[in-house]
Amino acid sequence: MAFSFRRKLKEGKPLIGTIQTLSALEITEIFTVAGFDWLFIDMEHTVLDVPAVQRILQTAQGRIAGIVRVPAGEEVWVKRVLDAGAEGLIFPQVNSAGQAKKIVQLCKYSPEGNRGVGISRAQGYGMRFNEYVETANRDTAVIIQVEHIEAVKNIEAIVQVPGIDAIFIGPYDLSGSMGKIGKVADPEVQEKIEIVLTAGLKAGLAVGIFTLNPADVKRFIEKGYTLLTLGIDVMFFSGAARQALREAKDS
Ligand code: 3PY
Ligand code: MG
Repeated sequence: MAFSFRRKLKEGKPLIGTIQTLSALEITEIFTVAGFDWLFIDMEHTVLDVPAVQRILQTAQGRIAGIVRVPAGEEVWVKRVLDAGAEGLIFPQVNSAGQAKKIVQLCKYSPEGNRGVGISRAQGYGMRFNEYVETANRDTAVIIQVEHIEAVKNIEAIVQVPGIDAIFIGPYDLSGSMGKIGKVADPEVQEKIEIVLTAGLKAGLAVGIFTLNPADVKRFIEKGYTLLTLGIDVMFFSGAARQALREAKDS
């Protein structure tokens, strides 16, 4: 990896990405041409499987950073998706420092961790094995999601876990865990989000957040967020389709 996504994260310049949930590789290309900095490939809430994710990563390679949200912080996902060539992983629902430590261990080769050693696409099918294992710990981004009220309670310990590169706030799940599902603008939900942002920045981590609203992005950057995620493929499409039909019927 010439200049890895992890290094860009560490530089602290805002990176604006978007979410791919469908397997069509044209979607990867559309987001690339549109100019997004990174691609949030979602395995948590979609039917995307490892082969589909590998195809997306192949299409993205060298054009847009391919970062995958795995369904859970479990070894079976980490090994397969990193070996498929993901430049970083996003872990949903990380609620404690212990969970975060386990995730870092799974993502780092020894001696920093205990990532399984395989020969697959990431290792150039064996031809770039040495180069990959020597640089993977340095170049692979480990991003954990803080998206539950338990995680907010434990945030001071979570941000101290070595090896985490970014905290990504999930406003929707956080609102759900507070009995306010979908009410992401609720003042109490916003107050918890601020607590996480402040703790993350204080610990020197990149902090990210998801929004559907383009107008939020500038405001988030001004607050110190550097890992932005704007929109989801299906909602760009469904929103435009519905709007076009409405306009056609109203004209
Ligand atoms: C959430 O809002 O819960 C998310 O995970 C957004 O990515
Ligand atoms: Mg979530």
